[in-house]
Amino acid sequence: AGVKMKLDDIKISRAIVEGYMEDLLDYMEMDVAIGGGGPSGLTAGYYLARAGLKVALFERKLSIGGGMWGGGMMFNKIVVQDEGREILDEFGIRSEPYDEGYHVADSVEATSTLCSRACQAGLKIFNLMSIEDVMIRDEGITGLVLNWSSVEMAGLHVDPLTVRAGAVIDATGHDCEIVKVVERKIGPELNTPDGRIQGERSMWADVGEAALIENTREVYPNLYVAGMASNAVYGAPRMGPIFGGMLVSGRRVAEMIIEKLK
Ligand code: 48F
Repeated sequence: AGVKMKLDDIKISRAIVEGYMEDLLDYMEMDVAIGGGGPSGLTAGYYLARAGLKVALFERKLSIGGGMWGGGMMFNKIVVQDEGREILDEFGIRSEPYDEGYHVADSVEATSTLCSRACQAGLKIFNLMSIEDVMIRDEGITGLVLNWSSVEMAGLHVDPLTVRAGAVIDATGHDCEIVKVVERKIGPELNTPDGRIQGERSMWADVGEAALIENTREVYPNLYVAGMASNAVYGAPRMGPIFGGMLVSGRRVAEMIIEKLK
């Protein structure tokens, strides 16, 4: 039959601008702000939103998913252990058993489903935004300082804007960018052995995955680390394309924050 409706270009533009501005104004204040839309940030966002908290995720890139799309070395499969499979099941992501305790999933199905289910659970995602700083007050971290990624990429001299949050999660992966800003601005005050970022160690899946859950912690008042950022901050190995720990870390950080904000 085709589309018969007569269209007004300006109405389309208005719909986009009004809808976006409504969301942005709504999320000037929230319960939890997540930095980074990789597997750990998306999983955290899903469980927090499902618990009824107001939560937004800010992602620098156009695409959500971080390091999960490409599997290992662009072979787009991911591997998880039994604990990770439980979370894949919760999201409805299909997986195949490989050997005892190993499960393989399609990375495109896994990433897109995490994103979709998190949004539908109530997580608000803002992409194309970079976290360049945090707000620090006596009680700890109270919010994020944001700018358009395109401003950052072009090196334009444009000031950022701020949003307030009851808790912040650094899920920015290997670079632990939010914790890095805090260390740079306030010195060795982090909840680590010497107050500083300990730095990520070389690849060792077994040790890295085990350490990750322990390293999913509140690293500074109201600032939590999840996913690869946790191991980077607390000095544990990277673990490559095994993703169970990322999912479990995301759920763990959500549980910690739900408990605290309750
Ligand atoms: O790196 P990423 O996927 O983090 P993750 O959830 O998962 C790690 C795994 O993908 C993999 C691994 C598995 O063993 O080691 O690396 O810990 O996703 C981090 C996201 O954060 C975004 C970045 O673009 C990516 O999508 N990000 C980083 N810095 C910023 C940011 C920033 N300053 N502002 C906004 N987003």
